[in-house]
Amino acid sequence: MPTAQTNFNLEEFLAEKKILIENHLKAVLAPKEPATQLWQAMEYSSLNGGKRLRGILCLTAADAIQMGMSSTIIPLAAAIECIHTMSLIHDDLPCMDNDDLRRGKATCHVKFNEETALLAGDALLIEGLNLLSKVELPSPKIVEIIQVVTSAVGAYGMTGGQMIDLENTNKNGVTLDELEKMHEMKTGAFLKASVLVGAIAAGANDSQVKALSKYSENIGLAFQIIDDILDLKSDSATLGKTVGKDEEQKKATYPRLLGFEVAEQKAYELVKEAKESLQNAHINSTQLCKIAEYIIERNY
Ligand code: GRG
Repeated sequence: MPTAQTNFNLEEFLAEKKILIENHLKAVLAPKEPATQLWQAMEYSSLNGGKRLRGILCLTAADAIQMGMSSTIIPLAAAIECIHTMSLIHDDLPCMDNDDLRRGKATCHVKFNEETALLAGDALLIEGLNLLSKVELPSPKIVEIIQVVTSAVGAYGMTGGQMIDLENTNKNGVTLDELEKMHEMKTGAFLKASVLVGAIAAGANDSQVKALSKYSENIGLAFQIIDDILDLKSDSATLGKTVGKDEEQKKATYPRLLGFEVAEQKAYELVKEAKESLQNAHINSTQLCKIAEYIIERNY
């Protein structure tokens, strides 16, 4: 395992990175004219909480490859959080999950209206891509980063995964392989892209990219298993979103297909392998290891 940094405090580390990302988001999303309500909705949904896990993974992966790149990477991390927020706004819409609670507050379409929420999601996706295109890196790297992100959110990634998830609602007989594929596309692909964007920006070599791909695939799946478990075991006040949705919609989930214990065991195994993949590529990052552990130990 990568050597443990004894004085490392994960809570402080996450809080520090969160502030960096949110300060950048505040600067780029401050409401403007014209279309002020659009900006207000974009700012409301982007700055109303959230763990900033994907943005922090981007920053931390970059640091694991080359320290001291923060000023270049923060706009990338902020862009990733804009795109993530877009997916939450659209996921909550009445035509999707029809949810009224997100990050402990009213969802975008409840706070504003459905039309504004739809457009706020659209604009956050585009502003996120725009931010990526303007980062201070050589053009070929920017193109590579944009390719990684768009592949992860397009029809082969998040959007396709969401489509399959909708098709699986109230459907019997979804297999474990089908469930895994859906999550790999819907949630895993973008989480992996968040790690790879940081790694590419910091100049990772092929073996480092391969190891970070394995790391992120594993933690992405572990994240989803824990999400399924929390949906059954936690409460709305802790999670900041409606719980029990999966059961209500009769969705296939890891605990449903495997049972709680086996599902949880699988998440722990995935995290162990994620850390081993870093070790095998000599990526010595206590931070990435601790984030992997946090993903399965989190309570929201
Ligand atoms: C990409 C054009 C385009 C459309 C998106 C709606 C949709 C299509 C996809 C839904 C993707 C989605 C919302 C997946 C769920 C991912 C997930 C578990 C989100 C919760 O992530 P956390 O816990 O949230 O990191 P916070 O609030 O902490 O940021």
